[in-house]
Amino acid sequence: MALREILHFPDPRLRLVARPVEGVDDSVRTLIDDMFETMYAAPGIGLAATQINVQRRILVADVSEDQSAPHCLINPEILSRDGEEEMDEGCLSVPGFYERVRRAERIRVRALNRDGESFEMAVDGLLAVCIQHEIDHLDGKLFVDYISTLKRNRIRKKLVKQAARAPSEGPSLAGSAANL
Ligand code: K1U
Ligand code: ZN
Repeated sequence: MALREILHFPDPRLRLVARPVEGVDDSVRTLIDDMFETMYAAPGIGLAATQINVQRRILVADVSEDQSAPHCLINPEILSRDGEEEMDEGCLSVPGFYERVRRAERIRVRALNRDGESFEMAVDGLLAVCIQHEIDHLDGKLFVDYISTLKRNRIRKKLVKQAARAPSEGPSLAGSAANL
């Protein structure tokens, strides 16, 4: 297993739309193991492959307090949404910032598991919010897209400044900021 580098906003690679996984083989399972390791080490409650610069439709999540409820979803599809809820969200790609986002309260999702078998699950609460957040990543969308342009630009400026100050802690963004 290996820890992978997490891309930070406003890295343009976070805007790419991930492609479906065509076959679940050992290379996909190794990637999933790396994603869990990276998510737990961060620490976080979710991670999408896009965040580690792999444009494949894979997400992992675990909202338990003791790493006891790992979920891996390959090619996830939301089949239905129900209700609305507003929650403070964070993002490992937007470190240090939390904003309120409104999402569906309950969702039904279909996906493949790590053996390539199709399954469906009904989820609510934090796991439902987390899965919606991760599917957004697979579509090149970030939680900062739901807040005002003013707030988003402030966050972008601060993260670009931080990356310029500590280039070893993440990919350099200073040169690309003007284009985003
Ligand atoms: O996708 C990501 O960037 C992971 C993100 C998931 C998420 C958090 C909150 C609401 C929706 C989606 C995170 O895990 S941010 C870190 C975080 O929330 C956390 C970290 C340690 C303990 C508990 C929570
Ligand atoms: Zn995120």
